[in-house]
Amino acid sequence: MVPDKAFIGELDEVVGTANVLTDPELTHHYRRDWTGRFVAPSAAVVRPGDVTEVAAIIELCRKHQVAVVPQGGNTGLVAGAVPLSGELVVSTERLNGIESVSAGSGGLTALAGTPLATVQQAALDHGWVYGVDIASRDSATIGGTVATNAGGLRVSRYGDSRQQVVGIEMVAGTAEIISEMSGTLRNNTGYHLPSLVAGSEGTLGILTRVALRLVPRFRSRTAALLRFENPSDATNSAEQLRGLIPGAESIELFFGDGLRLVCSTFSMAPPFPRTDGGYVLVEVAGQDDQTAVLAEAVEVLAGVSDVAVADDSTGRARLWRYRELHTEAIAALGVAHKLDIAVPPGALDEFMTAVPETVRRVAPEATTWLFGHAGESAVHVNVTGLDNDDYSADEAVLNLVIAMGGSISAEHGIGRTKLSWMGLAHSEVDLAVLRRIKSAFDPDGIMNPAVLIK
Ligand code: 2HG
Ligand code: ZN
Repeated sequence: MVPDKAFIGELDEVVGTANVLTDPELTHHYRRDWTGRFVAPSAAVVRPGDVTEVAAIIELCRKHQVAVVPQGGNTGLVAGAVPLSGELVVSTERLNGIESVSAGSGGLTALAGTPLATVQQAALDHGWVYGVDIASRDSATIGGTVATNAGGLRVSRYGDSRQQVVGIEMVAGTAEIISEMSGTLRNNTGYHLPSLVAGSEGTLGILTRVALRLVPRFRSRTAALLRFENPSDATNSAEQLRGLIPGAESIELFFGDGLRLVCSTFSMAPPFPRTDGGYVLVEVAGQDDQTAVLAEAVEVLAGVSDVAVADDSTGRARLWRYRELHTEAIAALGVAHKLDIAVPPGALDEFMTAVPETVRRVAPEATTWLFGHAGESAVHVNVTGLDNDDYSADEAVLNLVIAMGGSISAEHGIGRTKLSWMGLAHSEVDLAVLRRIKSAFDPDGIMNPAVLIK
């Protein structure tokens, strides 16, 4: 059922009228995804202030069979948090705050709606680092990043969100409060709920609190931007660097077309006189100066034609802007179709070479942009110049990924946009088990029913 007047009245009683929004102007921001590709015509939004209010809301939704879309910072890129079928949006924005940081043992607990950047800063203030970093850090929430198992820029070293989360509190689709917040670094007492909930995309329940493990803060940090005349040399070198620099924090890849777009969109000077070819951005951190470690690795790579190195925070930030601003620069061209894929290590160049032609065959008028996390053989395929509901390029690229034995989501999740391909990513037996897991948490099927699994 779509929320009606009587239901809204009951919600008002739980959270107060000010925290139930239905006016289209007030709900606009909750109804539209970051890309602008998916916009719900109307929606009701509820903003609970604590876990008991979340449980009371889910109880009401069960009673009235109202479907729910949990929403954090609404920065997702697979339409996993927009109410396109009239679901009730349960926003975690009022569940905001760091609860504790242990400087001694490197643990942090926070409410689910706390922005990622706040978590990162709290960790730094106590001499630690939170292992996950993504470009949308100021708006994305810690609950959203855990629920989608966000990866980002440091997966090479620390893994994705699933590897950081050591405790959760959540309201399941049954309206039960599940609390496992001890935060011990080792816990071998059976099914590990924090790991299961990481990447569940709001289909099991709503996260209200998380316990995270932090990683040590290193004294020295060096970034290098490498330019390669030949794009294939850049791709192959990026994959090679994972073995050449054990523990490299980031190994990122982009190409001349993306670089030129970033520079023209943001009026930035390019890093080198030439702007064609392929680019690898690599960052290394350690207790001692890391420049020699980087230099030794770069020596081994084939085809490096330019190098820029930075070991201070301003210089590093300058190099990172060329990579991080890709998403915004592409968005300035219009709505982009976004795919976040991985191929088996060693196969990235073959994939990169094949993608533009694969897209051209089904959408000759479209433009393909490639950049991403090449250290893990993962890349973002963005396609511009397509209608919002034209899935021809999405389909062609995902079929290529499957044919190469890759993963159709390496970072952003399945959401709605890749739901139709779940059958290619999993066997029927796998899917049946996933459905049974979902129904243990959400027997009525009210939690984000259009997302991840059907
Ligand atoms: C990144 O790596 C983000 O910058 C966004 O995951 C990727 O815009 C995209 O497709
Ligand atoms: Zn990414």
